[in-house]
Amino acid sequence: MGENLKMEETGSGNTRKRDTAWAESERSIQLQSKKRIVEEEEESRKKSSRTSSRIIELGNGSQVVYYPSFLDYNEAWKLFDYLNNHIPWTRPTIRVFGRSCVQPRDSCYVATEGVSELKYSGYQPQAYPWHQFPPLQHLLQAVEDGVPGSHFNSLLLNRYNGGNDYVSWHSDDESLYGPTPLIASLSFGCDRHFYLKKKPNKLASSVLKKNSSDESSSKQLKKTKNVDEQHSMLLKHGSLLVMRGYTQRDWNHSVPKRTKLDAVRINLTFRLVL
Ligand SMILES: O=C(O)CCC(=O)C(=O)O
Repeated sequence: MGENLKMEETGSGNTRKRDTAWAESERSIQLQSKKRIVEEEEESRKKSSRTSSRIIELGNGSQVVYYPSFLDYNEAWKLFDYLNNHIPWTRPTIRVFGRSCVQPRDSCYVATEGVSELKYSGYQPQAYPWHQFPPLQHLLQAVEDGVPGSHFNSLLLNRYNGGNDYVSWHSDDESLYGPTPLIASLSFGCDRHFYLKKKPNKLASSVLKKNSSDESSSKQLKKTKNVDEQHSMLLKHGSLLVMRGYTQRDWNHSVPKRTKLDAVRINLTFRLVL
């Protein structure tokens, strides 16, 4: 009988051990599934904030889309540090209205091997390969995934070392981008204002200029110049701005000086050279 009791005790000891092991594995499954749910919720929160956007219709087939939190805030600061320290920034001499001047910001250019060379303001930047900067390859992928139908093979980087650095009115209407380029612009660091201004309507201006001896026409011409449509937006750290349709043909853009500001802003514009 003593033997039987021993066996029962041993038996119930094993059962208890099994029960404990089962309870532990159940708890670990529950914990893992809770962790997965939290991760999925976090991922979906990131995704929905990445995709939440504001569309600005500029008319006549021009459109701008602004994604205020395209990148996670902290990830974007890590990327800022990487870009600030690892990109071979230069401040080239360019030609503006026939005069040489130092570009009022640092820049760098990255492009897929074999794409046509970029030239702007009389300056042809050296094209660095993507593989030299793995974080840029990841960003390229993130932007292509986030902007439906987009594909890019080049990237112009700008660094504004304070409020005296700027980019003046221009459009990225170089023929190598085709008539309706889609340009995606990521911002890091200090917030800066971005302006869009409608290009003057050449036909209307020239017709009005021809008749400018007539007083009412000259008033009309003045009016036409004054009613330039303009939009301004604050480009925030981690945001994405997409310009598409005829925005480059019909609109100029700029990031003006901001005195009293001494923080750095980095901007990446992804483009497709055709
Ligand atoms: O810094 C920006 O947001 C604009 C940059 C820009 O206009 C350009 O690269 O053509």
